[in-house]
Amino acid sequence: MGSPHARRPSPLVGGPEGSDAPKSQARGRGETSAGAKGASGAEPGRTACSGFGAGLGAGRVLDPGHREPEAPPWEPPPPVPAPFPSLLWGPRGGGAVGRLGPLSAAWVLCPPSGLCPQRVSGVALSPGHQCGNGQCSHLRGGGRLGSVPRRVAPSDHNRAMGTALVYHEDMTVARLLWDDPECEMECPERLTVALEQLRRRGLEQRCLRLAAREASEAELGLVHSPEYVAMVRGTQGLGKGELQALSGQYDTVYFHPSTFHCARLAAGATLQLVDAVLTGAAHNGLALVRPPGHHSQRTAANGFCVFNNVAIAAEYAKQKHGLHRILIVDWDVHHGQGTQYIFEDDPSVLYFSWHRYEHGRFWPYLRESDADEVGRGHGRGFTVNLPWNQVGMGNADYVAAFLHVLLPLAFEFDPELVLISAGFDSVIGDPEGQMRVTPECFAHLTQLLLVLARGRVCAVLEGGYHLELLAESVCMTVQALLGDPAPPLLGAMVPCGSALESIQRVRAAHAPHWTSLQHQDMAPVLSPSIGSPEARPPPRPPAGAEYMVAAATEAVEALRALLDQLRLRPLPPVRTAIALTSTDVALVLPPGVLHQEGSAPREETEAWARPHEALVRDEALTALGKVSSGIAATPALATAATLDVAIRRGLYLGAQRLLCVAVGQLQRPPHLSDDGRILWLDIGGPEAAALSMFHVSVPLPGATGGLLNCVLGLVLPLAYGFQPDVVLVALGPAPGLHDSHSALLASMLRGPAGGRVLALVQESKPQLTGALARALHGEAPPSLGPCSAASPKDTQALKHLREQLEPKWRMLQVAVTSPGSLQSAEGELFAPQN
Ligand code: X5A
Ligand code: ZN
Repeated sequence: MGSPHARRPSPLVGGPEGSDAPKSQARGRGETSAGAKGASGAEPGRTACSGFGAGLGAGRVLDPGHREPEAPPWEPPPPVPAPFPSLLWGPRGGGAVGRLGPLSAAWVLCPPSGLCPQRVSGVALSPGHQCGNGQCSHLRGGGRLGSVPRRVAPSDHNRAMGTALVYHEDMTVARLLWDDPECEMECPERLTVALEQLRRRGLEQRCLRLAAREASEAELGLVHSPEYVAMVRGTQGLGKGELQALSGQYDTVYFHPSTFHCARLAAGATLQLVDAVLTGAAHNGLALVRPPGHHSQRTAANGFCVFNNVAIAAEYAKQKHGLHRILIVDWDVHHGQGTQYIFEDDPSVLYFSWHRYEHGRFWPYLRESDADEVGRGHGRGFTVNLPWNQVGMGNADYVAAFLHVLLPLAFEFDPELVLISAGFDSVIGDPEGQMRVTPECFAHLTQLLLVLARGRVCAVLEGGYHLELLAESVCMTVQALLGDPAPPLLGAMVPCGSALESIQRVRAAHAPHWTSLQHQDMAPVLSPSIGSPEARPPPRPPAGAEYMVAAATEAVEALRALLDQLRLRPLPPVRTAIALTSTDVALVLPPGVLHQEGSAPREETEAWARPHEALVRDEALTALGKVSSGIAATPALATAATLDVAIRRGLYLGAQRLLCVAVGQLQRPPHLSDDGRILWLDIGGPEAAALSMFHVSVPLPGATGGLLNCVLGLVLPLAYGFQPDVVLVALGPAPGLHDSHSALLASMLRGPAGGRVLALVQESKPQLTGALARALHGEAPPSLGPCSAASPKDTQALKHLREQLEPKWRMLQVAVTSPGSLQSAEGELFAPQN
């Protein structure tokens, strides 16, 4: 079988132009931190429009051969000030959303300074006011909804924008010049279609747009050999025949005369994104690039990839920005073996990849893509492979993989930066992946990553070959990066047996390396991945492939109506609202938070329930606007009563499923029914107990490690499995629980209920209230820092609960069901997932 790390030899050492020092070092390392401020060269007419497809050829039929040679090069307009990021909901105009209904008190939007002293209330409210940037038009005619005072300092408008989008039109120039069915899917339209959809959704306009620069050859040299770089440089002067011959020396690669330029832009765009995020010019971002990078190796192109954009960026972040811990999350459906090779002995880069594997029968057919490859030398434990041995993995499988494999390790690793190898060939309908994950899932995955590294997340496009679903998935990712709530996930949240087997195997392989996986009662038997990768079958015959594509397309069609409905559902214009009982609490709140003040406790609770009316009843009500998430701060003694009222209101208003997470010592309201409409989760109970499937109690974990186990291993699996309409988080007295813990919990609970979270908190805790407001508003929660291990007692409690609850709540499972419980649920368990 040979070494598991046998590489494809570099087919062309030296390259056509020889291997001398790079000739065109246009930019040295010192010039590389272009940063966000470099954005100039305004072209507002092209980008500043809003509204569905305005000026963008909306509805144009996509012609794969269509190109726009006369289109001006993509250049960003000057940064659009977005002082109220949560208010920019894109193309949906003002309309009725300004009407807030009969609230009992005045509502004030916090100014962008981030400071919301109560004095803001002293500023006259002007319902008809339009904010200077003209983008918060939905506040027009706002009735009692106060808008932002005009006295916002100009400097506030120039502060860092949230999400960077890096692109350059030149990256659409490279294309396949001859017939090759394996390569034709990697086409320029991948970028243009994604960008068009971002514009149509009004998402591009909300980003800080950066025109990509080329990476210097020195930067390429962070990962690639000079000989290899010279070889790629040499392709610029080749004719079609020579290009084709050269391409044939690599596995599934094509060169074009513009490939060198495009690939340098792709790498350069990634570096710019990293610069923007690490200098604070942006919080996070996406680089829309091609060619992709993650199959590319030190001396070889591979799988459409020329330079390894993400690997270069990781090395750059270490060397230029002095970072020590970088997490790479590769959610492309293929194994990024190139990235794995580059960092396999490097403990400063944690590389996680899931990939279609089919026991080694799927490209690139490598033994080292399996779960037992964990890294080498000092890098042991820092390569994490989650091979999918069946196609058809769905939302539950991906979310389970994050909760039970990636996130425990990621929190323990405590990265300073997260790079996503964001390939979308892992979405439903993609001809390569054959998976069944819906685009919404990428919003959830992105959200789950945003709690790491203080939100420093850089997504970089890799694969993705179904144009429409690629574009949709890109939109979902950007939406999540912008902090919007993620649309709820559809379908049964039950991971399939094959996924669980893979999850179990990778957890077992990594248990020796990660404390967070230890003492968690590893199921004993772990069969090796059956099927020999060495017995590499010929590629599927085209007929089979066509059949698969047809099947996937059919599945997409069936889902489409539902998906459209979900996506078109307007988001509430206000992401977060706060209700306070007294006016003398000094709060630090993020801009755009709707702030209710001066109401009596009773009125306030009522007022709270009312905005939620829209959320729990139906979409039409939601369309009226109101609020996505909120906080009610009450006197300590009133927290339980407020929770009681909120639950009653929620049910009265028609919530089908209500998740209550009660943290600290809070009484469960005595009247609660156990009919499945309410899932009551008590964190801080005297002992671990599952009184029923819908009444779960767990002691408050003592250490950060224990809390993380509890959130990732219990709370979120239950929440994602329950699929609630609304989440209520009540924070009672909880000694030892830090504000950062509560913020993390609130932040992560946004996912399962489409962002509809109501937090109840004691008004004597302004710090906590501020932390929760920022979390619910979509800001990254503060870092937990290096985490202490869970205590044996906490681990025991979780294990006990899991054993009881797993048969009912399948998102809790981290292994295929044991033979005992299998008997009761046989058939169902391994049935293909829907
Ligand atoms: C980046 C990427 C896929 C190559 C597939 C080759 N490459 N069959 O998705
Ligand atoms: Zn791929």
